[in-house]
Amino acid sequence: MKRIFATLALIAAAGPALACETVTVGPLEVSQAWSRASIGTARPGVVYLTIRNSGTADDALMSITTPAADMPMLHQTVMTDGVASMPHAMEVPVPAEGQVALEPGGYHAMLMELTQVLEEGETFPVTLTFRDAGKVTIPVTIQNIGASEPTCPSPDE
Ligand SMILES: [Cu+2]
Repeated sequence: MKRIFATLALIAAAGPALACETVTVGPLEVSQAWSRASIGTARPGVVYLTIRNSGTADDALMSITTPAADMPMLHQTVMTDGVASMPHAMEVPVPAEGQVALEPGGYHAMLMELTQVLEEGETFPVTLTFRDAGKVTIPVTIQNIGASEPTCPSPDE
């Protein structure tokens, strides 16, 4: 019970976050951050988002942190002989003048040990640490438990 109150206090302290926000750090732009609603906290959650690099140097996403999970990890879905596995990704490359998406079936962030139920329609912050550009925090929109793509439009649209 103590833990539930602590989590609620944390959410209240963070204040309302805008869904579908686009944030920038150095030459990097992060957008379309989304997750799926969870049933309880026993199973891991996910975070997907798009990173664009308008710079002329490669960068890489090294790690993520969030108050929503005690052990967030970067994973990559790999198909080997038709069988999917999810090895831990040491980093997610962000190519110069290019982009990378964390998306279903590819790179993704996995939220092990959720500290709160992920409720559809709410948001939670995730802080991304890039090798060169540094840290940036983005609100993640919690979509339906069966969602397969972001409801937030691409910043170009
Ligand atoms: Cu995974």
